[in-house]
Amino acid sequence: MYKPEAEIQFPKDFLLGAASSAHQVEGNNKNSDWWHYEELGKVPKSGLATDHYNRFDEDFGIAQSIGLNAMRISIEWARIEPQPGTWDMEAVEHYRKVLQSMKQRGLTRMVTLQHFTLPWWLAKRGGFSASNADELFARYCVFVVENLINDVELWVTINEPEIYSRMTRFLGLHPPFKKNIISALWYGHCLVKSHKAAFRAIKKSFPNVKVGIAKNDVYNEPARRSHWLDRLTAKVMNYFGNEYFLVRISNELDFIGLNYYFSHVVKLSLFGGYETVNRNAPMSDMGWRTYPEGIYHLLLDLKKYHKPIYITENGIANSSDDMRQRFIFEHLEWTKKAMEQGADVRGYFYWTLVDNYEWHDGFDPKFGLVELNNETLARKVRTSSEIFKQIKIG
Ligand code: IFM
Repeated sequence: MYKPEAEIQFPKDFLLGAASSAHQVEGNNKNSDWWHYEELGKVPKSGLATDHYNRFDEDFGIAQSIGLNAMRISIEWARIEPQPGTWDMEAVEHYRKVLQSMKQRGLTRMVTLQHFTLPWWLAKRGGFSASNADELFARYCVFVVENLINDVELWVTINEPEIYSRMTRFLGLHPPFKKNIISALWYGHCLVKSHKAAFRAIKKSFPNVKVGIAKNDVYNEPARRSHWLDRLTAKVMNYFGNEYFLVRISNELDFIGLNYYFSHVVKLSLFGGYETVNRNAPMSDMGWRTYPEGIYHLLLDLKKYHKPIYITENGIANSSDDMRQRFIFEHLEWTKKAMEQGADVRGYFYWTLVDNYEWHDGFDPKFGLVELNNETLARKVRTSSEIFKQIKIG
């Protein structure tokens, strides 16, 4: 097991947490689009997932015991508004209990309002591309903020808008399984519109709450730095993958959430488009090449927005648990270096606390700091989680 020699020191108030999303952990999300397609056998069944819906207190207790001081969770729109305009107050009360349990465990609360799933009634109308989806989303967001305002410190509107558009409308891997580039681009545009509508509506009623977005960025590096075509390829990819969305919402953000998993080494392909060249770097169980230094470059690039930054996700699928400590430590080391260069980073959330439902890959990838026994749902803390003892805050 990797054992770092040094410790890393972060400033007082730095958040060190883990991130999760409702559908991936709660279980029994029966009114969502994913559940619908799971029942049809088009994606693996999530079933009880990790049963976080009932075991949240145990999970937050584990988070506290391994040295975390924050958690990012998400709220399931389909639970709050199972039918259009019908608000389920029992669901609201459930989330209040969840959030209060986090507080009792000393965890600062970051809450995502939409993380890949939709109420089935809205999905049937085209999801975020429905004609008034931005108003419906804003209405739902305001309702949640109004009811839970005293129990949340940081709000995130939408998780990974490009990934969400790409998986659902271009790659056809997530519901509704479309493979159409125009539809994916349009969906991205609709997500921009919905984020803006939600941000403005929330801020109009509650000007002091902090609202951001969780944006997935890939760090693209030119294969040959000396070759202008490779440099251009990387630049174009960084622009369309990382900046295009943020630039359009930069006036509607209190903070930027960065989700970072990997980087690509790219060059222009002879057949048009681009090719990725394999970096000689350790690979996760999902074939993702790790590259901690990439987070440094992305953080420095985000400085130009002059907003606080939270690393809202960073994690590795590693069932043998032999890579996770180094992965976390090195990403935090590069984060610290970026902070020394002026990046205003306020926190880091590892993805994820307990092994969870990884969408179309089912329960196979093991991202957790905590191992889940899928039969008994028992939790077992992985050795790698000891790494947080090496991270000092204050
Ligand atoms: O599990 C996902 C999460 O839902 C979004 N970001 C990436 C994670 C790991 O693949």
